[in-house]
Amino acid sequence: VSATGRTAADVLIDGETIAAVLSPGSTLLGHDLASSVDEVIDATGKYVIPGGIDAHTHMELPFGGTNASDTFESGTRAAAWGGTTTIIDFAVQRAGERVLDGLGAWHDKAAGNCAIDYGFHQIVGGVDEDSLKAMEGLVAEGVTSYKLFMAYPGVFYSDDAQILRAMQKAADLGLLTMMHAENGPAIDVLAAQLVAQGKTDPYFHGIARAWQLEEEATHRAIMLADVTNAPLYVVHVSAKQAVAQLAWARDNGKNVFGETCPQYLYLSLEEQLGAPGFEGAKWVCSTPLRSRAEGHQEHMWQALRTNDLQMVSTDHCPFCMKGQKDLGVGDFRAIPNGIGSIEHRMDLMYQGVVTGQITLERWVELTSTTPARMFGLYGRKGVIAPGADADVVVYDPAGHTSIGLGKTHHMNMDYSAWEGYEIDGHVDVVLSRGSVVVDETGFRGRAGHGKYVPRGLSQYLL
Ligand code: DUC
Ligand code: ZN
Ligand code: ZN
Repeated sequence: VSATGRTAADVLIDGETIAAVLSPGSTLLGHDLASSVDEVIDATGKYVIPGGIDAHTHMELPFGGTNASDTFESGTRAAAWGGTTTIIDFAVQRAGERVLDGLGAWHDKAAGNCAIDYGFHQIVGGVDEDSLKAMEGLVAEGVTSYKLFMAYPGVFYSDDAQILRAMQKAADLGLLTMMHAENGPAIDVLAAQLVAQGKTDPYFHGIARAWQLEEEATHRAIMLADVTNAPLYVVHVSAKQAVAQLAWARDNGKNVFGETCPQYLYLSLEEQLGAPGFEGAKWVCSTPLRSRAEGHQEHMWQALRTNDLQMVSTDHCPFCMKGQKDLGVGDFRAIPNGIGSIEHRMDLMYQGVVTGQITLERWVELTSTTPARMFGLYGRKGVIAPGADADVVVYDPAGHTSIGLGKTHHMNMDYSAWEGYEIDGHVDVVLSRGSVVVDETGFRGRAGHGKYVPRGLSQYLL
């Protein structure tokens, strides 16, 4: 199955790459295929797809006074279990730090620890002369996209003037601007007022981060990108009104794109409100979960069908309840923001195929092919074709996957945001550059197999 169709075929892998895609019954130098190769993986009745590419992860991210709980080792192992064979993680620079120091630190964390291949985006926090200069060095490092924040004043936040200058620079350099589009200064006032009124429960995180402030910031980002001729990619879109802004922009010829995440397709603010005690903290993430009564989740699925949204990544940013999320008991502002899903993205999105929300081809496109094209990996990743890396997943539509702690959970978290989810499908075999990393015997990969993948420019630049 590819982004453009499906066909019965044999995939011939030689070393780390795909050698050929052959019609059934093909021979190799006169011999039948099975007797001419070292190893045969029988995928009869199953889907063979290019490995998932999760273009938005945060391993070991220092955030909210703690560190995201998956290391590159545990997080990439969990990714492999779930049929993801490449991640793009965010190297961090905060206001006051130097950009290329952050990138070096991320290389140090990842090198030798990953089970699957990895690349980096660069977070640019608080744009200044130094970071604008440093952006000039990113393409040569294989980092062709960077993220700005309209939220988190004092940490990552850039104001409109800073954003404008960064986008001008990005347009010159061919960098893709990724935007956290929420009006942070307004959110921080609302959050402080809620806490002052004694509204401290996790649920109020989502009340403070109102959809109006996502819609507004998304619009502002679109217009700043338009005036600077910079292509724009809005991360973790959750509000249907923000999707409407992207749709409007695209209908008006602007080169903008949007990503959503499984949590915004499945989970809701109402369920968070209904959780007992402090349990709602399990689903504190930013942008927040939205109201099901308002129809955001359904609208996200629709936008994936209509291509108003182009990709699904996880924004994998895991924290444990004990010792991490519980920092925010009594004040939701201190709950570290994030949900871990890296292991379940391919399954959760396949369930959209089962329920008739997206086609099989769109599943592959949203989770592998478009991420590869968007972030300069295509050809090597995101496709099963001669010359591509042999990152291949055998997916069994007749299989079944139960999600939750003690089930298909290999993420370093003491809870699952997806406890009890049942999937009509199963990741059977996963290959990363020709090596089987997961099969019916379990995890067969190793830390250090995964290599850094320098990325080319986005194929979506004009
Ligand atoms: N944005 C992200 O992309 N990840 C974690 C938290 C956030 O605000
Ligand atoms: Zn963000
Ligand atoms: Zn993120």
